Amino acid sequence: MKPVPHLLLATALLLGSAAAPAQHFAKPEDAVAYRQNAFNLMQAHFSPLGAMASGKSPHDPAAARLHADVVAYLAHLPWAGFIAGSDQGDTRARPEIWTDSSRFQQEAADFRQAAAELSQAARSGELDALKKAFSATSQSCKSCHDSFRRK
Ligand code: ASC
Repeated sequence: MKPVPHLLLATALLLGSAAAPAQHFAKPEDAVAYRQNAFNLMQAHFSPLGAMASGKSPHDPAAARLHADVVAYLAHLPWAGFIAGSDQGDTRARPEIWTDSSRFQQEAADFRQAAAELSQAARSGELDALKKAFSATSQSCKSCHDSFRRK
């Protein structure tokens, strides 16, 4: 497996908990699709880490590093898709995202931080560190979903 380019990792770590730049969307549905695509990709790279953390698949440190770097990078993206007016249509976004936006933004920042720490844990090559960071990241996902995502 090819290593993730250093630039990608450096960018993700430098961004830390800062938000990504704004995006332009022609229609609200485009913003919904953008954020859903970002979350779907994150899930695709987060779930193999969960399998390793739970022992369902063997610990593969090189793969873990790649998946966690991708998650840390993607963690910056979906937030730009929560534009005004994109609470309608094919979305589970709750109105509180917009009415309690400072709390939502705090959840997003906490998640970016957890994902950056997950990437660092995966880079240690230690399964125990990966398990701990996976669990913290997963709790961050859940905390935001509990408040801001419909069932
Ligand atoms: C996942 C996934 C989520 C989170 C969440 C963590 O793999 O799809 O939405 O983790 O379940 O609690």
